[in-house]
Amino acid sequence: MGVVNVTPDSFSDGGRYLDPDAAVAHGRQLIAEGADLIDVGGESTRPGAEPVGVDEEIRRVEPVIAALAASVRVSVDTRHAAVAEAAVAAGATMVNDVSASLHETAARLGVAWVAMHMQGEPDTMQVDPRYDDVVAEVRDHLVARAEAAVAAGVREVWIDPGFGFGKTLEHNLDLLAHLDVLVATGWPVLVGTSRKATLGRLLADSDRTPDPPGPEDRLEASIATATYAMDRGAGMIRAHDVRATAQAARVVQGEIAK
Ligand code: PMM
Repeated sequence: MGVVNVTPDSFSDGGRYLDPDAAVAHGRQLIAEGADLIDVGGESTRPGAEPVGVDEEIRRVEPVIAALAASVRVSVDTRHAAVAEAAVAAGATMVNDVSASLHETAARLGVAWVAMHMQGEPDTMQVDPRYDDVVAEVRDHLVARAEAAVAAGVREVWIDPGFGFGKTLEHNLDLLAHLDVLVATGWPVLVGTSRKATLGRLLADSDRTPDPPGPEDRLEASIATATYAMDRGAGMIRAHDVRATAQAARVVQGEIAK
């Protein structure tokens, strides 16, 4: 899953693809690099991001989805039913839902649905995230959401632990280390560690460098975690650096694990 953020303020690539032509060109590049699916988002969910109205979110994603959907499967990264509806009308066949609440919309639209785990709301989720048992709580929440989706009529459901969404560094590492617990539920698992702050923090600790590397300097750590996740059974990786991730996937899943 290659990422195209049509936003001014995403942490990983904010502002680079706000122009629809630039976003479409980037999507085409990711397809050429090996993406099987492009995830198009028009609202940043990073902590403290400016809220975007639904109309503006639609205005950002609709032309990009319409242009890309002819050549690749497209998902829309949104928390809003009206955006999901417009995106599906433009050609998207999956709703990537960080709020894990749009299952009825996905059912009505007849498209696939990703339930991602988030504790709290984007604005405050990183203030003081707490769990008794992060792995069990995330698993139980996602399984309940997936079952609700199937009951509502969704035919393709993915679950995603939501790295960095209301989680400390330790929570994120615990989830990654126990990804097999999510895989064992039988629901297909999507993993998005690409360029995330957790990786920067890990490298700052281990690299003997005082400054954590910025999002674009987290490629190696992103590939390492993607490879680990694939080996543990993740079925899809959400990635910014598609060329490197697709190569890792080809080696791990196509060659070693065949
Ligand atoms: N991460 C971001 C946005 N959307 N969707 C899913 N399913 N999983 C994720 O981990 C996820 C997501 C934030 O990252 P970005 O700013 O690079 O898009």
